[in-house]
Amino acid sequence: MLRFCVVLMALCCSLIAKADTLQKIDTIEVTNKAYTEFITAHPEHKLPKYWKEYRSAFFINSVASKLSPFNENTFKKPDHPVVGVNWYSAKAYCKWRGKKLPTHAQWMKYAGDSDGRIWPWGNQWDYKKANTGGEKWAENDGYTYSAPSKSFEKGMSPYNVLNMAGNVAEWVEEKRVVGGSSNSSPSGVSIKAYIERDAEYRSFDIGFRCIK
Ligand SMILES: [Ca+2]
Repeated sequence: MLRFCVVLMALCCSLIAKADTLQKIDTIEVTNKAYTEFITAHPEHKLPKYWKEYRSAFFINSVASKLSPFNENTFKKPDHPVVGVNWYSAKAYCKWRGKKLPTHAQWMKYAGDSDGRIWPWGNQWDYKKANTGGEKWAENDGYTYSAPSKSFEKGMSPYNVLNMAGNVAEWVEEKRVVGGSSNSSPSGVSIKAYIERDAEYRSFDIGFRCIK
């Protein structure tokens, strides 16, 4: 009987370990280059908003547009995260890749929430570890809007996942965005920070990543 239990426990442990290794979130936010492949295969999904429709009155009159170029090319760089996509397109993209949008809980796990830390790298704030702050802090992190998806490696999470604090906020399954963006304050890019959004909402600072 004892031997049976030991074998059963070993089997359970191996199954749990296997499930954990199978489930893996993308290391980087989905790039424009990757998203272009999806749009080519599925043109029924709209182009990301800021590839064309970037001249909203709100931004033309904003301090940001006066201080820094806010134009199509700002958001179309192949290695930068795709922005201006709604929840439906983000979800469809992940499905097309054989993946899913992460749940909020999954996203927080990979950001390093299990030990209660504030940011993916720990509890000490550092402008060099995340793309945050919009105009106000561009002088500190080097970017006014998005940075390449593969950047800020000093700020990676315990699971070696990049830009879970800032750069672009990310859609999760629950129709909210997490992690804050280049436009957020340090508290706005903490692991626990999130904003509820309508599924149709699109913004220059919202992107996503998938989980397999
Ligand atoms: Ca992010």
